[in-house]
Amino acid sequence: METFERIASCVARGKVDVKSPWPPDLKGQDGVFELVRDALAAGADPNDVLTKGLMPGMNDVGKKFSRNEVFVPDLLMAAKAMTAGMDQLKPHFESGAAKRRGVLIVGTVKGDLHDIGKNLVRMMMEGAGYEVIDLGVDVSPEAFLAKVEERPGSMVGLSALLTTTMVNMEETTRLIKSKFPETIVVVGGAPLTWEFCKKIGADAYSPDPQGIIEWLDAKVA
Ligand code: B1M
Repeated sequence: METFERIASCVARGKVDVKSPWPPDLKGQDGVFELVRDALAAGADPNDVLTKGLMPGMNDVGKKFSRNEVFVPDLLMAAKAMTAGMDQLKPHFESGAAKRRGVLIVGTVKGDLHDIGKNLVRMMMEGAGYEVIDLGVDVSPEAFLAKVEERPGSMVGLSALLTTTMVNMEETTRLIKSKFPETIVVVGGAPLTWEFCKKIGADAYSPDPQGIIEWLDAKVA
């Protein structure tokens, strides 16, 4: 099996590293940690590791979850395995961070604990030269507002993965815009659309971090 396929398979199966006892048939074999480490050491492009290895693995487990073929613990193991790979990509994405293009406050909105996509946004934005303040997950509208007050002129990036938490994105956007109308609010996450973005009064939406970077780059240029 080719390296990226092995990385994807280990993410999908929740094989974190060589020491992980799970899954039993892969006991003693390399996991995501070792495969990503070795791929990078061999000169693999960090973007390829992400888009051809880690992300397809997570998509695979997500589709299986939708079909009831795997369950929440499997997702948790997959997320842990993905993080073991993403931690190693971080310095590569951050290497362009010397030049700060602006400040972006990011977080996953209230009620939502999904942070993999948001972490990707953070890493890629840092790599694109922005200072990123990551408020984490389950962030209340008030917490976003407090950070904007503390860092005037910053932009805000909201992530939501659940249809039930998208409404909190609206509340957050409206609160920020009511106090600081000039603040740029960008949004993303699997269930979102441009239509929803416009409806809640946010400035931009992208299905992926790259689109947000390009939109902000054009804005701050
Ligand atoms: Co959850 N989950 N989950 N989950 N989970 C989804 C989202 C779901 C689609 C699965 C499904 O049913 N098929 C479904 C949501 C259905 C819906 O509302 N439409 C779901 C559900 C229902 C739930 C629970 C309710 C399950 C339960 O408990 N019964 C529960 C909710 C907990 C909560 O948040 N309150 C739950 C829990 C979890 C875990 C904790 C087990 C785990 C999260 C671990 C973690 O994040 N640390 C988990 C996972 C892993 C998933 C799936 C499988 C994968 C999500 C992911 O990380 N994808 C997901 C199914 C799927 O997406 N296939 C699912 C990889 C990540 C790179 O993609 O986050 O989409 P994503 O980010 C993308 C883009 O969306 C975009 O960039 C990223 C890269 O392209 N993006 C932005 C994201 N934010 C952005 C912001 C931007 C710009 C782009 O600008 C600011």
